[in-house]
Amino acid sequence: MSTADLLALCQWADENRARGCTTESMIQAMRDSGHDDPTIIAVARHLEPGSGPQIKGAGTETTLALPDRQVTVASQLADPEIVVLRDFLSAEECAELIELAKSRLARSTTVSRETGEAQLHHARTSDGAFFNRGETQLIDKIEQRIAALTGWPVENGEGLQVLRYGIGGEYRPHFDYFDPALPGSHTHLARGGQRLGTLLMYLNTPEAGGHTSFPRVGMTAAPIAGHACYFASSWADVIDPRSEHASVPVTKGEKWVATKWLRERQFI
Ligand code: PD2
Ligand code: ZN
Repeated sequence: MSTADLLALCQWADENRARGCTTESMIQAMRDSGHDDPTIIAVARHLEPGSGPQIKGAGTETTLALPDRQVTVASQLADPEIVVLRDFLSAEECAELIELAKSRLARSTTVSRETGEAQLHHARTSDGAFFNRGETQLIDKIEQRIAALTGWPVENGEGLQVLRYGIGGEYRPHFDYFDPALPGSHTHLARGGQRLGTLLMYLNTPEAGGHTSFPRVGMTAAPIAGHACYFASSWADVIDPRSEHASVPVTKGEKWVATKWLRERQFI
């Protein structure tokens, strides 16, 4: 859709808002008229700007002053929102997270599309460790930092997951959101709603490989120790297929990364 068409659609939405229409009814009307999900998300964000996690200032500022740390914006894509940040974690924080995870690692799983159960899958060959929210002082500190970065409550975050990929380890292209059309998504959506966005925090720098790639938009984020990559996945139940992403195989060394998924509501 052209910028002019999107502006016209936003104007239509503003006029409907003034007449008392709800965002939900306008989303339905846009679906009925055949608009695609990315367009609907852009209009919904226009109508309700503070209604999801967002990295304020990423498009205009080089440095974001978070309460406990200055973070640099390395690169940014506005739509779909993908932001690469430098110095989100210190070297000490990265090392401590890796140490915490080492004794807890188990083969990572994916969610069955049919039943929602965890399953081993050849498309995801990392080992991972789960942590409860606020489980250690460091985890609590990082979660507060993520909340300040995204403007999204700590309670809406899933527990941190630390992943290790060995040589050849990868996570093939996938979506972090739960597709509402799949039966296996229902139990997951009941625990705090949709996954709206993901923050990946790189804990080391692999010697080769291990990039996070977004094949539909042709972008890659390099796994560099302390850097982070935020991307938006959905707006409530409107999912954004452009958020498809992968962790490409590590070809030399190993890769450690921490993942934080942000939900619509409190995650229980
Ligand atoms: O490790 C990554 O770069 C990565 C890429 C894609 C992690 C995830 N997805 C994930 O944990 O969802
Ligand atoms: Zn993912």
